Amino acid sequence: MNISILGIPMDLGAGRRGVDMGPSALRNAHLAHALRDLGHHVSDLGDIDVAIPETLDKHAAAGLVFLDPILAACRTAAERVMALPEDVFPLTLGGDHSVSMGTVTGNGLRGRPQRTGVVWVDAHTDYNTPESSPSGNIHGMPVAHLTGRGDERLTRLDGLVSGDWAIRPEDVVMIGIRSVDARERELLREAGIKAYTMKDVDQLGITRIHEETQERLSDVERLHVSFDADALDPGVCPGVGTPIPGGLSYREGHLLMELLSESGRVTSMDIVEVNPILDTRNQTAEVMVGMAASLLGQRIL
Ligand code: EXY
Ligand code: MN
Ligand code: MN
Ligand code: MN
Repeated sequence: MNISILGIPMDLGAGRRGVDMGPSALRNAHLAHALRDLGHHVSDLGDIDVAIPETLDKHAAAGLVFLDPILAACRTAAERVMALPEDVFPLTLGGDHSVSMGTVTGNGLRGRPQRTGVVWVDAHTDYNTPESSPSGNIHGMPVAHLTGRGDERLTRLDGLVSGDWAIRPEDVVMIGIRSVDARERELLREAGIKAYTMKDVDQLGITRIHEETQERLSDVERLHVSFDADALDPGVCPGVGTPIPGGLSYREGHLLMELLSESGRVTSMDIVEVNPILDTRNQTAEVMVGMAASLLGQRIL
């Protein structure tokens, strides 16, 4: 397979600094090398330009902290992904999770636009709107905006999205959930988003959850995996800005990636929210490189 790596070194959507260094940490953990070892042709397209927070006024435009520079970076990310040939697998590196508004939109619009499903692996549901958000941090809002809720500049990605929204709510499956805000919970219910909590992981197991996910997303033509490092337990991935105890184990993460790989249906992936400032000797980036390798075909035997 042809894989293109693109970094989006942005931490403007997060409440604390550091995930802008995620792409560097993942490259330092031998991301391209690991994928080439699997027989893939890998090209690293470098990073897109993203504003540095210290150079900006932190004005919260009606509950949207750093809206304008985030919009600019997401639009650029979308355009870069859209420009890739259809036979390329885009592997996009955040950055905070707001980058996925750009990457998922770009994947949906690439080539002949196709119905795209999203597997959102995260401790959080990222379904706040500017009104429901307790923080104003845009990394808590990408799924709402991808499915057409919230601020129109973000749902339309500054005019890039003209027709339907990038993603239908019924085409999103979330896995690993254990932190949801009160109003966000109501919005998720109204939208009919399917979310597997950690309780579901404990009770059903990853194999059953994966089977149900494939069944639910059987009609989509493309499948995007958006993997937030905070989905994994903080003991496995300590280098994240919003750690929540009780997360996916190392093996649960790998099993999910292995099953998704075997399905042969995944067409793109994000790795987001790796924060090297908070990490221990780049452990989180190394774990996430392993997750990408499992999704892209690594086998034990
Ligand atoms: N729900 C909280 C908020 O909206 O502020 C926290 C969101 C954290 C989002 C992280 C990265 O996935
Ligand atoms: Mn090496
Ligand atoms: Mn997230
Ligand atoms: Mn998260």
